[in-house]
Amino acid sequence: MWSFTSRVRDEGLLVGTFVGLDSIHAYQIIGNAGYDCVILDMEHTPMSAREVTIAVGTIAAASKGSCAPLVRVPSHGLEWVKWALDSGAAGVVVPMVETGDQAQAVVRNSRYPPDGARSFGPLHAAFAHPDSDRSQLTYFDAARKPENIAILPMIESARGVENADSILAAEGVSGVFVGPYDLRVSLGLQGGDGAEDVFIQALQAIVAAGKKAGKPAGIFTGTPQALQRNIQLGFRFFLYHGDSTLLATASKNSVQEARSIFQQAKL
Ligand code: 3PY
Ligand code: MG
Repeated sequence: MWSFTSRVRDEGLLVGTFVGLDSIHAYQIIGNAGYDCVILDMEHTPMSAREVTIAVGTIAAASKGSCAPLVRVPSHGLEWVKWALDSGAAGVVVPMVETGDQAQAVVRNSRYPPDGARSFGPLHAAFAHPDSDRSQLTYFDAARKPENIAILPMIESARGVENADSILAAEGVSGVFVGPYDLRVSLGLQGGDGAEDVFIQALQAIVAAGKKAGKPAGIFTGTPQALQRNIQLGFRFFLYHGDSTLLATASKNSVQEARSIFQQAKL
């Protein structure tokens, strides 16, 4: 299994990217790129449970197990968490968690009984990791160890920031992931980043709540400047860009490069 949580603890800063392009070829390219982790995004892309299951296996194979695939589910419900984890993913990322009780419910949905509500059925999960011994019972035993399944609530609202201490203190929560866009909307700000006091204070409060609970904080980051600042603020894992923005930027740059060479050629 991947044990994303112990990797964040032991390896320092981790880099990942969002994945939403539903293409096996894209999964192979991303899996081969050297990322520590990815978030497969079921919240804002049409990726289905089937697509996520294919992506987990493909990224696992392409990265030879070194890239931990996390799944962002669309909401807190048990069915989403089950689908996400039964793909064999390294963990779940759960949007808009605003209270300690919500965080505790997410933990329950992610764990097998007696302390959770996830039901037995790792038919695909047993085969996802390249080092797995392809046995459902071995997967089941490994998945019951909290360090092997990352449970990462997202704090991305003013209410979530207010309750950051109780969200992070919830037993079973592995860490926190910040969605800066939604957080900024909730604070009355625009865009995905900025230096406003209210925004920086919110980020500091989340990191501080994580430190108090001994749990790491991660954040989506879209520019090198924001990455440097977020490292200084104490974040430890970074979703740096996403597959569609990387493709959009690279394609635009390539067209611009060609057009400027056309101009210089002055035919
Ligand atoms: C957000 O910024 O709101 C996200 O969910 C991730 O970038
Ligand atoms: Mg969001």
